[in-house]
Amino acid sequence: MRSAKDPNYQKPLTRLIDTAAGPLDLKGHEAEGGYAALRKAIKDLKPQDVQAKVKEANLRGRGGAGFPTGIKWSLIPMGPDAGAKYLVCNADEMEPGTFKDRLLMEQAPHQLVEAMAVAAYAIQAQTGYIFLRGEYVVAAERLNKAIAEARAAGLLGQNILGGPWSFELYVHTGAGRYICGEETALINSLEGRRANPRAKPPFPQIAGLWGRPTIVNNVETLSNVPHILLNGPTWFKELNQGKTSDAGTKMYGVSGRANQPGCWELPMGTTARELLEVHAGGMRGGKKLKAWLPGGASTDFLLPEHLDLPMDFDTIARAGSRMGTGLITVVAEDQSIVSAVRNLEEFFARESCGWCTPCRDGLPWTVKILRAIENGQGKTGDIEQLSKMTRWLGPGRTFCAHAPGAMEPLQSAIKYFRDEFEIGIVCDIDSAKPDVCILPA
Ligand code: L3W
Repeated sequence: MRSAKDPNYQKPLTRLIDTAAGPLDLKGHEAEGGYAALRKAIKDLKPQDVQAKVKEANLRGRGGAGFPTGIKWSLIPMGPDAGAKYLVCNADEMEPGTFKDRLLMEQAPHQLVEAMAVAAYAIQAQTGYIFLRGEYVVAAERLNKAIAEARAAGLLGQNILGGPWSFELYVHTGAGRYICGEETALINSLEGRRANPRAKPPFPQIAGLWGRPTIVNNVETLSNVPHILLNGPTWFKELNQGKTSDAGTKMYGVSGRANQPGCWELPMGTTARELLEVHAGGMRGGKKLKAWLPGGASTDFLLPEHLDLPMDFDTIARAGSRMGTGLITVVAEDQSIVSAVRNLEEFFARESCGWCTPCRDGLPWTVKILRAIENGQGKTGDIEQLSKMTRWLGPGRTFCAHAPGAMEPLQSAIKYFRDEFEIGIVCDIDSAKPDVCILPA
């Protein structure tokens, strides 16, 4: 992680340092100003004031979609008759190439615990769950320890800091399914049901966990909240150093064939070129970059010509992709794009919950065609069939974003690298274009 002592970087949100973890225990966290935001919220601010600050800060969801957090919170019913409400942290990080939330939880567990307490106070939730990816055993251990310490110190539990508000927080570990990161599948899983997504609306803010109003926020999103409260919305907005209109910092990262893959907290709007060439030390072996995914497997490929765009939600959307989680994956000039996409689609096919037909049946079919093309056994019409898949499995055809997300790398790979697909098509003498087919031996 980027050093907190780096003179070029002001007020890091995460207190993360290069090799060692930040303060893991309550004493160390408090020595760095920890739980001051919770004290401030409870002692000086009404819940709606906390909501207003987060809204004014223009914090957008860091899980992949960028939905404005303040607006999401403002949709939850408030008032004395609102009844049971829940806050859920989506910590089921399983997006390929994405590992920012793991670092935040392992290296600053109290930061998330405090953030959940502050957010729960803002929406007046009485119970919170951190839905944690099962494989994140170190994070589970550290979060459970932090929760126990906070509870013993009166920062969680009944009558927090001697006031009327009570909040219980639990870690719930998942059983290792990607679909549990979809918020309504996550809610079903928390309830002990099969992790199928639910139709939206109603959104969880109105009918979520056990049918009650529920806010689901990502780890990184929540981790910003105490800092916004302590330093103010203007401070948060200016953390972007004027690089973009999106506020704050972002946990960016690089994986794939780079010299030093990693994750760094940087101003929102940092370019992918800076991520790759400065922080990740460039492409491994001096190879040229062929393509890159901006933020996880479920985003469209971009090209080297897009490297100088600021990495923010709206700019990357205008370029034809999505920033997603902001951890980019790079593909080198000598790597096959067909193989890369086949690999991604195998992941998506395996992780489909099977709830809707286009996703359950369409993804394995997509993999089958891609495998054939990869092995030079594709048939005439296969590329057109794949293009049809990107529509049949696209937005509006399924319960959730899983299949549409899976189609993003595929549709952009065909758009930018159609020739790589064409050389995998076996020549069909009657209908193939002679210039693109390879005659069988
Ligand atoms: C009220 C409306 N609320 C949207 C809320 C909604 C949710 C949030 C975002 O998927 C993407 C996905 C992955 N009234 C609302 C509303 N909301 N409209 O806003 O909603 P949505 O539907 O835009 O996205 P989503 O279903 O939450 C998130 C992509 O992120 N992704 C994956 C990331 C994976 C991880 C991980 O492993 N941890 O982060 C990367 O790009 O494919 O498209 O809360 O309720 N009208």
